[in-house]
Amino acid sequence: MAGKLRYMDSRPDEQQRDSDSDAKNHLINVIDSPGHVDFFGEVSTALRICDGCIIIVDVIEGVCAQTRAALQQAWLARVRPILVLNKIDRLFVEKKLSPLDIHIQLTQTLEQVNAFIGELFASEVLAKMNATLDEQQKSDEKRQQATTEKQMSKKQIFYDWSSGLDDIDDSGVYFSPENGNVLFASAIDGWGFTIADFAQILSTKLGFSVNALTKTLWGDYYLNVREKRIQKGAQSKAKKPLFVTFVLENLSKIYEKFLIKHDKFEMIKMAQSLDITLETRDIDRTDHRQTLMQLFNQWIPLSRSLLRIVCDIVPAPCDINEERVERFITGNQTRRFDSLPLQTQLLKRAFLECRPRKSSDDNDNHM
Ligand SMILES: Nc1nc2c(ncn2[C@@H]2O[C@H](COP(=O)(O)OP(=O)(O)OP(=O)(O)O)[C@@H](O)[C@H]2O)c(=O)[nH]1
Ligand SMILES: [Mg+2]
Repeated sequence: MAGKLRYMDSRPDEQQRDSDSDAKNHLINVIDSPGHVDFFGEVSTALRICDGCIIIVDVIEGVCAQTRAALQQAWLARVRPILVLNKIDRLFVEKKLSPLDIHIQLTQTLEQVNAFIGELFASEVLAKMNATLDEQQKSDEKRQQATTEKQMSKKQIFYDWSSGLDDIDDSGVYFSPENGNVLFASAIDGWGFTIADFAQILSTKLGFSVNALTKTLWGDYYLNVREKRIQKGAQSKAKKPLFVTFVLENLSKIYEKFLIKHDKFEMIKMAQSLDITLETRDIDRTDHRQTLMQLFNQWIPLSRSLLRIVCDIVPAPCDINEERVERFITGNQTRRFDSLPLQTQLLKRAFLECRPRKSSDDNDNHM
């Protein structure tokens, strides 16, 4: 609610908008965790009982110590993360950046987050390889002592490590707007969207498929107006990327017309171009930000996109993967799962089946 005690979907027409007849039902429990590093115990406790997490980054502050700590905790707990790039309004209103500069800022924030994920991934892979190599080396040494062969050189081990890293597909571990695990937002103004949300909005307007737009709306693509085609290489050809032309320029215009100029005629025209009808009482508000929020709430409401991304990305509890269950039982990596007593190992199946613990299990439980 970003500090406001106001229920946004209070009007019948707004409530109607979201009552999709073929919508599936979802039950979602949300735990809010404190951001301050002093309370990190609470974050790791929360992560152990969650199937996904929403990591919110302030696009002005960028990646801070708390962000890194939260990302690391989520990584270790093997919880499926969603990244929210929040406070984008500040780039328009306070920083007064151009859409092109905002695009750069968002790209850089995303890169900062992914660079840290890359570090987590690499250090884990190296630690695993190190452990395997240690075991290999030990058995090699035994053999070598027997056969008096030369010892494996350090150089060779190093080469093996890095070549191993290259071989591993790490593409699934990063945040990427085109793959749907990133949400762009301004919580204070009540708007938010994923690339797929915007592709949906633009598809009929531009005459491209939702699929094609989802793949190209974030990347280095531009619209070749003459040929009516989406083409790669916006940067090298000094063209505006699609995200700038069709997303950020629209948002920029809205902020300008609603907050800076506040011209009624312009506001109505803008709303109409987005297929939104603003009521007179909304347009006449003295608090311009409230009018702006009414527009956003009908156009790209944060609640809708946030719930959708959670449903898309976060697995259902019964879809928990084996590795995560093993981590629950071993307490991360302090013990090997297969070194645990058999009865304890059998708990894994109960976890995978989401089977509640029965009182008759008591006799079997050797944890
Ligand atoms: N401009 C702007 N301010 C925001 C936005 N979202 C939150 N804020 C402000 O940022 C401040 C912190 O918001 P909180 O919701 O308390 O953030 P938090 O991450 O829960 O903070 P902790 O619980 O202390 O970790 C408040 O003053 C909010 O009004 C946004 O999208 N834009
Ligand atoms: Mg909070």
